[in-house]
Amino acid sequence: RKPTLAVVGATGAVGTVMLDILSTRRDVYGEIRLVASARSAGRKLSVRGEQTEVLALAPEVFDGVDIAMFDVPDAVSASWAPVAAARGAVVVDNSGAFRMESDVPLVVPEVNADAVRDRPRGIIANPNCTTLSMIVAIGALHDQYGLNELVVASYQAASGAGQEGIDALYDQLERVGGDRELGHRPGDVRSAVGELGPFPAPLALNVVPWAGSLQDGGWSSEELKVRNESRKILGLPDLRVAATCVRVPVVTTHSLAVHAVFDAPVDQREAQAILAGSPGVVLVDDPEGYEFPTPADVVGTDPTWVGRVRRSLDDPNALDLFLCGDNLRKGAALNTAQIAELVAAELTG
Ligand code: 2RA
Repeated sequence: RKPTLAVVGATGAVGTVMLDILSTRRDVYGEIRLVASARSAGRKLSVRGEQTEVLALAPEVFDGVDIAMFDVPDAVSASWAPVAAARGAVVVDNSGAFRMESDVPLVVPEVNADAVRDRPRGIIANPNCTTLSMIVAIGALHDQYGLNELVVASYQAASGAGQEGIDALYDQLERVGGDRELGHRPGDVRSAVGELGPFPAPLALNVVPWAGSLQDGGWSSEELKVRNESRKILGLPDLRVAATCVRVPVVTTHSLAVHAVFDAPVDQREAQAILAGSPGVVLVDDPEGYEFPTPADVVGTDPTWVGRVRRSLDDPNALDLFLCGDNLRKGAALNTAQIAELVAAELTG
């Protein structure tokens, strides 16, 4: 029998992408239940070409469910993932609630697929989209050269802040679009955009060096996620990671500039060949022809796109590179779907 799947958070920005992914990837499921908050219950959404009614989140929706994908706020996952697991579902959770729990695997199929099987709580965690936008490529280089340090600058899309972030960016762009008097004096853009939405500063015509919440030492939760999740996924508890996470006026697709230091000398051409040959990675790297990944070209695609690969000028063991990944697809829904497919294969033998 094909596994029964529940999609919890089916109406959000990621949930919408998830329904597209479930409708286009090889179909490995029997019944698919769509679950959301009570206010969304009763809506009909299309999945696999069928209009499916959204159910209100309640314990009984998990009866008979084999796999439950969660894309909901941390607090909702913290409360409800154990309920789903207790009713027999294997939970694949895209929130931050369980990622750093020692008895919950944090999985990227191209990097550590085997970790899926070790799930004593019946919960598997999906990494944060910023980590997911780089880790498949970084993992391939680690396999070859042995990684020991990452210095990361992220350029994160508005949709990382959900539908509210998307709406805020469009609203701000409408207010500033075409006004060539803006961007020349302190605060002029801030005055023009007015409502900031989920961002602490104007996003249109600007960049905002903040994502997430304030943590010790002035680090953001986003920056600590990049560090701690990279360590856990790669199995490198002492990996040195310094991240600075920045929001940029892009709707969807995160980008990252990465300085990666390895245990052994690296070679630019060899590194490019490793990346080009890695599952889930596409190399676009011809700066002479202005060929490099950009969000405008990457959005809506599944791979991790890599370019600007250079051997560092001052360290023969280090590479500098630029990566892009759709933060709603591989950054969230696709990786969750890939994990769920591994579980489905396990359950159906
Ligand atoms: C963000 N990575 O971009 C975080 C959560 N999606 O805001």
